[in-house]
Amino acid sequence: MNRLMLINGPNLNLLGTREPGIYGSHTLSDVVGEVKKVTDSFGYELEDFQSNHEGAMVDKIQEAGRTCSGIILNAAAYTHTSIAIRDAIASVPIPVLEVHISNIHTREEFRHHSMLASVCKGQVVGLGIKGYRYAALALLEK
Ligand code: CA2
Repeated sequence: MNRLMLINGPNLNLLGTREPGIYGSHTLSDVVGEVKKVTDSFGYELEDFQSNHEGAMVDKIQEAGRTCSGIILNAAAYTHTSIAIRDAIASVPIPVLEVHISNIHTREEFRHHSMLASVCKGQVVGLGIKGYRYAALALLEK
């Protein structure tokens, strides 16, 4: 399956409109464009999905498990709380890379723990939107 799934969680639709000091000034479409450049160069398709709803993200992870060869996931605040998303990741037979634009380890203590990290293949944190590109490369480079 020459296809990757990019999933962004709650409030990331606001990227570029608020809190530029933490998340920068790029928008979610800039993120999608950056990842698409990588998938195009490998001859892969990209499906992108953003939701503010936990269950919708679970559904998309399950769907990607059937239709894609990897997932790039920024679960946003659900990273720190969601057993449902963790279980969905654990249930799919494809690698999931966790991405965070900011460095969650240098922020408030409640952001230091990821419920998802131990079921993901790897984590890219604190590198801004470039982190999404690096995650795509990590999934596609042999
Ligand atoms: O650094 C990241 O990528 C986060 O996943 C972003 C989440 C946060 O809850 C995580 O701890 C770390 C928050 C996303 C909210 O995005 C906004 C963007 C612009 C304006 C307001 C919110």
